[in-house]
Amino acid sequence: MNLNEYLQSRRALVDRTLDAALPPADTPPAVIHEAMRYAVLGGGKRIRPIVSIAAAEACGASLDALLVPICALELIHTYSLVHDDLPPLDNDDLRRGRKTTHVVYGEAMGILTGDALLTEAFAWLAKPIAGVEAARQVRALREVATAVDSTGMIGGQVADIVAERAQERSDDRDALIRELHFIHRNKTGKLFTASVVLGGLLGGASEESLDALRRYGDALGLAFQIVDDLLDIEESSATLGKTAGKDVAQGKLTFPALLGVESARAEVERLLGVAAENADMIAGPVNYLTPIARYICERRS
Ligand code: GRG
Repeated sequence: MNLNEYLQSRRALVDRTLDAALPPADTPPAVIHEAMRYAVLGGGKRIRPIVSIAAAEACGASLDALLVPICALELIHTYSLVHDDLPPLDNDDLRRGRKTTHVVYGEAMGILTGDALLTEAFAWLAKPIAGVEAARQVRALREVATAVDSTGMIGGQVADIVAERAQERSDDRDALIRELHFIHRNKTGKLFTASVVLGGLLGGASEESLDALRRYGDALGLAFQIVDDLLDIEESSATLGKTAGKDVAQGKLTFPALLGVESARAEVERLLGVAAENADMIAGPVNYLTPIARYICERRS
């Protein structure tokens, strides 16, 4: 199977699982369940569950029992997008090529939809999984929780808000670069790392493989966010399915703004090398981790 076929088939598995496991739209009160389904089922690359699946498969796991907990990652990611688009945060009306959830359902429902998705995610992660020891599952659950708490994704988002227009206030370039690493690692990177480690933990990885997967996830998460920074200046809103050019407009700290476009691209290449080196340490029969990392580094949307 080539990479495109792999991505398409795993994405279809993710979409089917999300559709089947989310509460039906007519579950009372219908409006919140409609909004949850609108937010989650309206497209998106599904890259976090796909990379988690790839990690599990690279460890030799079969997927059936793992799909629901792995798809919890997409619920968490979608919650972050729904909340980030709200007026007090990014105030955006375009996401995944269509109207944002709060524009369609109102701000109150936007807040509650994010809350409901986050809560649902932990219910999915906590359901008993055939063939996975409870202790390993609890470890996996904690891995995901700490990636998105106030020392992870929320902390990164807070630091990002605090750092707005920092470049206009400071000419200490090294301090700004350190701050940017902190923001990217927490806001985006830790959920990537947790996705890869979740796949490894549920897929039965050894401690040595988990270490390699963690290093792969760290490199991939940072590369993903640098590419996202580059796309924000290089691509149109139509191609991205979300508003382009916002980083400059909001005075955000980004790699291209601090290092320049060429150095940012070179850093992505270096991180791809680190990811590939660690992906090669996982010896399972089906290992798409390196091609996925290359796809993430070369994507145009
Ligand atoms: C909880 C409000 C709140 C925020 C947490 C993750 C995050 C911080 C905010 C979301 C907005 C954002 C720009 C995040 C950076 C990570 C990123 C580039 C998300 C977009 O991910 P893709 O490209 O999106 O995987 P799709 O639509 O393909 O799923």
